[in-house]
Amino acid sequence: MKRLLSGLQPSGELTIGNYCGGIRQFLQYQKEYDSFLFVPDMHTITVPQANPELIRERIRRFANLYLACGLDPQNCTFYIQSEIPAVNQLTWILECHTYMGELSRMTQYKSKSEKQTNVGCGLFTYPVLMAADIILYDSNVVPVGIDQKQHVELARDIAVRMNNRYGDLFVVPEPIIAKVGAKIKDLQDPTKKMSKSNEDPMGTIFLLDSESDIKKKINRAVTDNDGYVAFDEEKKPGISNLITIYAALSGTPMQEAIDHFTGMTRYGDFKKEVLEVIYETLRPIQAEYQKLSQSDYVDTILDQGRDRANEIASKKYDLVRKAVGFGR
Ligand code: ATP
Ligand code: LTN
Repeated sequence: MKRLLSGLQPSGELTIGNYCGGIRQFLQYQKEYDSFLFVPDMHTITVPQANPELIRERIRRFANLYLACGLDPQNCTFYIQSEIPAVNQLTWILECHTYMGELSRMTQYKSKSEKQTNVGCGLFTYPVLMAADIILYDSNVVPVGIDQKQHVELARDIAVRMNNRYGDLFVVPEPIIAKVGAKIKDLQDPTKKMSKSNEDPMGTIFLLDSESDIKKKINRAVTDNDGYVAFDEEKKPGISNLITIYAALSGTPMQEAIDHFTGMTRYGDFKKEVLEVIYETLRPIQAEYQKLSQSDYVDTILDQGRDRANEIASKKYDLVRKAVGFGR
C-alpha cells in the first residue's frame, strides 16, 4: 500500500484555510493509503514563540482537533514529530546534501524572514527538516496547500540526489494539491493567504470560533461595491474567496458553486449561505472536540503512533547512516 503523510504546525490555532488545504484532503485520502499524520512541533520554533506552555497546549488541541475532524486512528499513524529522534538525525545528513542556493529560493523563507530582525538559522533550514519528515517514512504522496508545494518539491530533489549518490535509499514523494481551496484568503485582505499566525483575527475563521464570532467575521468580510456576485479573483477577490470557501466546505464542484451564486445582488443573502455552510462544517467538529478534550483518549492514540513511527524511522535512519559511512 502506498504511503501518505502530512502535518500542520502548531504555530497558531487551526483555521478553515488549514482545514480546506490540509486536513480535508488528508481525510479524503486516509483510507486509500497507509496514512501518517503528525504534529510538526519542531517546526514551530523556527519563528520566536513567547510561551512554551502555549505550544504544549496547542499540540494537544491540534491532536484532539484532528480526531474531531475525522482522522481515523485505525487507519492512520498519528504522532508528534519531536517524539521521533531519527528525524533530527536524518535532518543533519540531509542538510549536508542541500545547497544554500536551494534554500535561499524558498518563498516562505523570504516572506517570513522579512518580518523579523534576528532570523534564526532554523527558519532557513526548515525545508530540510520537512524533507526529513517526508522521506524518512518513504512517503509516496504529501497532501498540502499550495504554499507548501515548493517545500515538497525540494524534498523530491533531495531524495533523488541521495539516491543518485548512495543507491536507492528513499522513495521520491509527490505533492497532492487540492483542486478547490488550496489557498483560502484572508477575509480582511483577500489578496493575502488566510493564516493562523495573522495578527488580525477578523481575517481568519478558526475551527473553534463561536458561531457569533464567525457571523461577525463573515458579515465584516471585505467585498466590493459592485452590487453583484461573480467569480473573478483579480477584480472581486473578496467575493471569489467566499465562493471558494463555500465550494470547499460543502464539497460542491467549483463551477456549480459559481453558477449557484452568480448574479445575486444582495451580498447579505449570499453571505448567509456561506455562513450556513461554515456552521454545518464546524458544528460536529466542535461537539466532538469538546468530548475528546475531556478525556485522555488522544494519548493512547499518540503513544501507538509514536511507537509505529519510531520503528519505521529508526530502521530507515540506520540504513542512511550506514550508507553515508557513519559508525564502525
Ligand atoms: P503559519 O501562519 O504559521 O505559516 P499557516 O496557517 O499558513 O501557518 P501551515 O501550518 O503553514 O499554516 O499549513 C498547514 C497546512 O494548511 C499546509 O498544508 C498548508 O498548505 C495549508 N494551508 C495553510 N493555510 C491555508 C490556506 N489559507 N488555504 C489553504 N490551505 C492552507
Ligand atoms: N511545513 C508544513 C508542516 C509540515 C509538513 C511536513 C507538511 C512539516 N513537515 C511534512 C507535510 C509534510 C506547514 O504546513 N507549515
